[in-house]
Amino acid sequence: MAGVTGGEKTIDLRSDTVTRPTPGMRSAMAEAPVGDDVFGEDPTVERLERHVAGVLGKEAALYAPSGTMTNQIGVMVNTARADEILLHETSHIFNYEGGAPALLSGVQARQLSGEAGIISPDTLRAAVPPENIHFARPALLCLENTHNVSGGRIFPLQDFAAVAAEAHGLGLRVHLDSARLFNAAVATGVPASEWAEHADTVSVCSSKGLGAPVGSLLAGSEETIREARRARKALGGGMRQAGMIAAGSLYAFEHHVGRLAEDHARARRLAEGLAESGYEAMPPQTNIVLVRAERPADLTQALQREGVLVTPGGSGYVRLCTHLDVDDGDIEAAIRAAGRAVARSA
Ligand code: TLP
Repeated sequence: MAGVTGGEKTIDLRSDTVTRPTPGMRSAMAEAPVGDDVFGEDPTVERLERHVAGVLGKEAALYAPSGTMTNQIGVMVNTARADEILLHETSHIFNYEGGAPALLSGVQARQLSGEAGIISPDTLRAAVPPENIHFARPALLCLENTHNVSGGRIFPLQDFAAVAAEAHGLGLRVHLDSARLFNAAVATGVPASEWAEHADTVSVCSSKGLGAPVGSLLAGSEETIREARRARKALGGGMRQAGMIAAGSLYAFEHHVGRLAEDHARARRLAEGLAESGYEAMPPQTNIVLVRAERPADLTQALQREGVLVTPGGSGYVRLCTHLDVDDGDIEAAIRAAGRAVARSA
């Protein structure tokens, strides 16, 4: 919740990144044993990295400040300059990371299409050129689960395994941007490690639905993560007594995964309630509700006037996210507020 403005409570549904640390998380952070992590001496960071590597079934993991950094380190360690990465045209890595694959890794990106962020083996195969000096070398397939822009849609495990196998067969490596992997795991009952198994590098965030103030991890083989540690240092992401923040992330992984089911139930209720007021809301699979809008900026403003903060999407939608800081009462209040916005515009 953003707080109270003009006597009304503002309900912040812009993103699941807006949460504040809970009292339990804050005290875990305050009490965390720390050391200099660049010297490899922070016991809390080590614990977090071991925990996440274990949950994902990978040999090692690396803590970094953001999902953008773990994605970009994933691109760096899986490619060489002038290589090509293949990704979905609506992926976060392509659209929302400031052109970083070109900036940091010197690679070019080929955009692929497919429903809800899903890339099929056929689409991938057709996009990978034969060996020829004219072509950039295709090196890496980047996949996203859950897929943000399509409203937190889940990449079904079978489809994921099939396209990853195709990529490996074509000699590519696979990076998984799974800022919200645990949403997919909780919604389906499929362990996160089952998706991770098919990817060479996996990025997960503690700062989205899991409610930590900061922090993401990249997981992979020992060798890949050793390289990733060098890349993180070069990017300025080597942090010192990082256990202070890593404790928040560890707390998030240990205490806030199961409760994602509550966010999903609230997202379903939100979509239903909005539909009752005449909104065209997509039934969510996880914690993101997309509402169709001819003019997303106008709908965003109309809802803001009623005390509900949402994010305007580029392509005819606004996005509403449920998260740790909104409860059932907030969802009902948001539904009522959205109803008032409709009544005003009538
Ligand atoms: N997404 C943010 C915005 O950047 C759009 C949000 O509010 O959803 N991968 C995916 C799939 C993401 O959704 C995000 C954040 C990231 C990576 C980047 O994480 P951060 O913000 O930690 O760099």
